[in-house]
Amino acid sequence: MQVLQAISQALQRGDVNGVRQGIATALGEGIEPKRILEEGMLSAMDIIGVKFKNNEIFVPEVLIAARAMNAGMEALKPKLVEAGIKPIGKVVIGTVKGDLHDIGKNMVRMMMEGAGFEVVDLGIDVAAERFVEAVQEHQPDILGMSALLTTTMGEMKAVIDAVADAGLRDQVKIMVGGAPLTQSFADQIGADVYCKNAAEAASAAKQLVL
Ligand code: B1M
Repeated sequence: MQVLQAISQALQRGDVNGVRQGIATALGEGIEPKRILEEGMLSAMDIIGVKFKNNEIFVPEVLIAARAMNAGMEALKPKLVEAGIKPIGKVVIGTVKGDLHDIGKNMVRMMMEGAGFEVVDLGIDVAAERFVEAVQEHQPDILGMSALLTTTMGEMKAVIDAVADAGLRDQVKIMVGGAPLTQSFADQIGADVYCKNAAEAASAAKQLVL
């Protein structure tokens, strides 16, 4: 389908208007919203993820594509709801207490939304109790934490302990990431998954729920 290809290319270029116009044309041609989402948009985000992993594109290009994805989702959402298409899973995400860095966390959020997740973003400087409350309230499949400082990464352990103390540890997978983290740190604090970048985070999240 030419129009789906056009949506995919516009999305990869970060062309918000091109994505919106493509979606309107596709809907006008009677193409199912699910097909527009999967073949026009999610597949484009997969390509962005692979290119980012391979260092063929960098943070700005990913953010621009993710912005176009979000704009496309806004346009398509009412049709998806009408058609009864549900998100593939739910994620609660935040940057840990004491840490104000959110660019990487926002990228992870956008890539996860691009992969079809509903994401509840708690923002920055999020205390352990707030993460616990959000798990109780939203019952996500995945709890994601980001930390950019060596002085705040330890807070992730406090969150995991608080989730366990609240009796919720078996109900949620815990994913961690951020520049100072390593796989061995993630293992040490008892996280389920460590991801090096936003593309890895989105594909690992899919594997956790599918
Ligand atoms: Co700050 N800062 N900063 N900073 N800052 C760093 C992190 C630092 C490495 C700079 C340096 O010294 N070279 C350093 C940390 C040193 C350390 O702890 N080892 C540092 C410092 C020291 C500080 C302050 C203490 C400075 C000061 O005030 N003296 C202060 C702390 C404030 C606080 O948080 N309490 C501070 C403040 C700031 C700003 C507010 C000015 C600004 C943040 C703005 C914002 O985020 N809205 C800022 C910035 C921009 C940076 C740098 C320059 C860039 C960070 C960034 O956005 N990278 C950074 C130096 C650097 O990295 N070059 C630095 C781009 C982003 C896409 O990458 O966040 O790594 P990243 O995210 C990646 C992966 O890590 C991963 O995926 C993302 C995309 O691929 N990922 C996850 C992230 N979270 C994930 C979660 C997942 C999975 C993957 O699952 C849930």
